[in-house]
Amino acid sequence: MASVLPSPALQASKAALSAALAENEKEAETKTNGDESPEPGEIQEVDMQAQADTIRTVFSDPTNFNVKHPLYSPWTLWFDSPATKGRNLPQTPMTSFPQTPVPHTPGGIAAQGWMEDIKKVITFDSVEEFWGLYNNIVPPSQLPQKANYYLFKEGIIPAWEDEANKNGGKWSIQLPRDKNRAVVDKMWLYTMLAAIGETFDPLLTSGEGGEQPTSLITGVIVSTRPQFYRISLWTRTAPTGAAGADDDKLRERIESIGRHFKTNVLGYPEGQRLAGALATEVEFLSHKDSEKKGKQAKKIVV
Ligand code: MGP
Repeated sequence: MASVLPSPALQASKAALSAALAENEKEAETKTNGDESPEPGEIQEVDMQAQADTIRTVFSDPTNFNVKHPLYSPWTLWFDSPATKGRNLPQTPMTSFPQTPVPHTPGGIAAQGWMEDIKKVITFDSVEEFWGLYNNIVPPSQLPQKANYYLFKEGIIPAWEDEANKNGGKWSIQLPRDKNRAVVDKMWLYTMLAAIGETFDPLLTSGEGGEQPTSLITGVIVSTRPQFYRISLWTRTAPTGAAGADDDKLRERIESIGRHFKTNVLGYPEGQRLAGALATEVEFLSHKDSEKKGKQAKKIVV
């Protein structure tokens, strides 16, 4: 499946896969160093041919695969649309939605009203489960108006109030509906792949920043509105504009996420201006500024 994807998707998918494979290797190493490792001098016979014969990846056998490639972390898909508002009945493009319990954290409680209509769809933690989900849900271009998909790291709710989001912000782009109906599905797919493959945050992809830095990405969202689509990428922190090296460093990290989003994921040339009727640039706004509804908002544009 990966071989037919255009380059940004292929890159993101490859990253998801190499993350999965690296994780597998680590696990294999731990196992070899564990209790079941052979005694010194003991030779274990391994039937390589039999082992190879039993491995069926999703790429060699899309229905009967028996190997799963774990992601860096589990992700949860959430959904809302006019049909999910105020009801818990089967009214969705996928399945029925039971009442979603909102976590009893201060953030969860504060966001209760906002989360009422947002339904949890599924949590997955492997490349294969992601493709299984993706192949079975309605793409954004076919969603009703005023619907949203939210793909967030497991344990983080898609609300400003969540601990992981409350000091953060979002990169977003608004695209006029008519001109982008044909491309929005791919843009959303590449955005999800880059998120689950952890290609957004430069500290994770460069290997700098010491042992396993926490990714700045908390989730990605696609929204359908009567006249436009919006794709957003939420971050854990946001530069405050305060003088100092820490804020400058954070701003650089956030800007690099925005550039990767614009050029490698959405496919626009770096210098291209995108704003126009119903269209915005790829722009960053802290959630605190979003709550103020644009008053004195300090936007970053790439
Ligand atoms: P929106 O759906 O993100 O924006 O937020 P949009 O698409 O411009 O507006 P819409 O009316 O076309 O949907 C819409 C409104 O929802 C905001 O102005 C807030 O009042 C509320 N809201 C949005 N978010 C992301 C949150 C949130 O995380 N928490 C809470 N409490 N309210 C939110």
